[in-house]
Amino acid sequence: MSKDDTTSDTTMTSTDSSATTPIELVSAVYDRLDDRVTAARTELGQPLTLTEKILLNHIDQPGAVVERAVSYNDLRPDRVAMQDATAQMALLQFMTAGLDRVATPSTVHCDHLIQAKVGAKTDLLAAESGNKEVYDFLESVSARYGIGFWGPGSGIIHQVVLEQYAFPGGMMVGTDSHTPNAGGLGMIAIGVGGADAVDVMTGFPFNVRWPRVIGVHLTGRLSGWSAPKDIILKVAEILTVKGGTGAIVEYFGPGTETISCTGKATICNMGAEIGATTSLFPYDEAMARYLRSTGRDAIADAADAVAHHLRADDEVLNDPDAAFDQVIEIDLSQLRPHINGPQTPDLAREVSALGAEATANGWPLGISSALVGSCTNSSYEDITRAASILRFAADNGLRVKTPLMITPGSEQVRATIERDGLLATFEAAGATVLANACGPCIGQWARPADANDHVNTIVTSYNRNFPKRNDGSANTLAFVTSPETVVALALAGTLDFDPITGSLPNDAGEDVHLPEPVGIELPPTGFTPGDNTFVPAPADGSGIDVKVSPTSDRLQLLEPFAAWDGQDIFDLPILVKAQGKCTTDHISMAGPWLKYRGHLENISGNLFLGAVNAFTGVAGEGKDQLDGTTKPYPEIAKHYHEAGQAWVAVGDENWGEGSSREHAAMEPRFRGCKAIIVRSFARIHEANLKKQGVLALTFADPATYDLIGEDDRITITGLANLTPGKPVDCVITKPDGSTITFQTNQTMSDEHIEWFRAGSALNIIRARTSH
Ligand code: MIC
Ligand code: SF4
Repeated sequence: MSKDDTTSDTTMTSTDSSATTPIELVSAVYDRLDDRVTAARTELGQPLTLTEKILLNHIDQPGAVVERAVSYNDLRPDRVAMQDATAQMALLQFMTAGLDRVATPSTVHCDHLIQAKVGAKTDLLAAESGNKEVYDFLESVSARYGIGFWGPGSGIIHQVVLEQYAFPGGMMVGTDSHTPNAGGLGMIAIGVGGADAVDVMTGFPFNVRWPRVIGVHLTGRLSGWSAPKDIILKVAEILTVKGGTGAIVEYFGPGTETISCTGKATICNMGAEIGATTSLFPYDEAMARYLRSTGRDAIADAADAVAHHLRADDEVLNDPDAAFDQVIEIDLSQLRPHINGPQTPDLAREVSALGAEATANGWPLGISSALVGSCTNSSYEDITRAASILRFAADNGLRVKTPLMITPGSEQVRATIERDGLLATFEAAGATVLANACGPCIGQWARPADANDHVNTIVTSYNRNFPKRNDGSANTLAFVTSPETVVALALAGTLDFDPITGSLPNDAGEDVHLPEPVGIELPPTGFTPGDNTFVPAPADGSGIDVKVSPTSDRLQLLEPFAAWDGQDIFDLPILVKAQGKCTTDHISMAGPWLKYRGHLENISGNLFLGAVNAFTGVAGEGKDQLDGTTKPYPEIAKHYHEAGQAWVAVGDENWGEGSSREHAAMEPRFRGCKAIIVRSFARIHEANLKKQGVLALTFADPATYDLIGEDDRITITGLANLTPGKPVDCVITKPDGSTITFQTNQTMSDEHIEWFRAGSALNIIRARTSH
């Protein structure tokens, strides 16, 4: 990691904290595009995908060797965005670097901490008072360090970024896994943990393994009930939850031009569900229309002028098999409406097939709640399509049979759909309008107990559907589909309804067939901004005092983690051997725990509460090896920590799938975890572990997982000789003293090894900025 003074000085001048990306920043990116792309084409001796053009235009050292899935490279993103649940830990880390101002334009968005209970106004007021300490901290820390602050009610981070900050050919990082939403506007937008964001905010480059590139070739045109959501639901089926790991998914082909910008954003957003580093569409007229409609004519003009660089080279388009690591073909004209779930976003089928499948599996057919919106699907187009069905229903004596809720993605969308009478259509159908926030998408949903004290089905246009994701209850089975299909299913009240062929009885007892949804891409009279909750940072924030009370239970200043002591690590107990899926939600639950996201010690009270103990099949508890009793995992971890007993965790495939929350890496680190040994990792979580100085190891032979017993101990050797690409030797010691030696792999670069030695990546930044 090298701090490039020249680059950070130039970016310093553009670290404005305004409500939109200034054209000067965009022009600076476009000005170097031609030279960089031309040089890279010659150096690499091959035509370039759009992914490569954008990455090479943001590489820290032009001319550096890049090799897909092999090299680690330093990049210089144009922006950073952070949501309130992850910003707290990111900014607590940033504060320890001792800088005066962020080196890259950054914003904070208050969206995750608002609980959905009654409806927008009441819920927002409750959040403002309930989270006052955290909002005050975020607002003052933003003002202090030159960060733009979007207060509660302004909207969900990814929708606000799309409307204000994303631009074609740009690059950003965001402390949220759905940051790739901005790929709908042709930006490489990568979800990261807070420590990665701290690198960029402190003027260090962002280091990432050069991605593989998966091409998705779209032909034909969507029609009828099929929506952009169906494209990503189909891609999720094809690639599964881990098929995108280490890859950027680049869409290409004539079908891309038939999809609106916000539709493209939906597709890129849910690319997080297949583990992709990000997803991306080429620049086209739909993006230009969206830019102009959201008041960014100057950016549209600038993008038009370099449009030939904002798509893959012709040679790539003519011979995609040679250019991409994998090519997926989707004919949009053949694509039928899909619905995925429950419990995993890649369990796909056409809507028409769900009734029979649900019956066969014993999933309740009756739908207990139907939810439209979220950062994924709350565009003007989405809402108009869904509203067109509701209007028809109202005119034809049909009523929703399922409680319906709608979450606008931003204040701008909310105010616009209110002005255009669309919210009224939803309200007339009995829908509850929730705050412009994450709400039920992240377990912030206070449902009455009788809604989920039994197995129940919900349908949503959100993106994630792990057990407990929406309302904290494993009884709730969530199915993910497009907003218009959610509305159709709400009218039917059952999963056993195909809007294309089925009909519904109306008030007069007649059978009514729903028409195809009709949407409007962009508001004909333009967007209206609604209430302004944006606070730009002052030009000089150095006089602002950022307060963190030592007695707070929600915020806690961070202590640096200890450096490695230079020794191998012997006889570590296994705190948890997790069976099956172990997502970041299993490691560090959201919902009620969101309130401790700024307090490492308190949030560690949720460590592994969702992890299923492979020895007992019970979630959240295991055997304390120090006293032999069975306890919740967080209590065992605390006991080990206080006793100075280091430990390991063991798991299966795609460990840490899902969210970017670095708490899932910091909590184990804080409690004394030395290594996580699993069959495979999800990208962001693996990066977060490395950043915090935890060894992220994978079994060289996946069968070793099965050899590990509850009372075994694990020794990790050869740490003084950690070398990129070289396996790490480990030993299992059985209770009878017998041993089994096994190998693990790691993906550490020299820099990652430095982080491990220093105790964390942040310790290195601190050392470099402390003079
Ligand atoms: C999510 O969708 O899971 C979240 C909540 O937005 C997370 C971030 C978090 O845990 O705070 C994400 O996707 O990264
Ligand atoms: Fe919020 Fe859900 Fe979007 Fe995550 S996926 S940012 S929780 S709305």
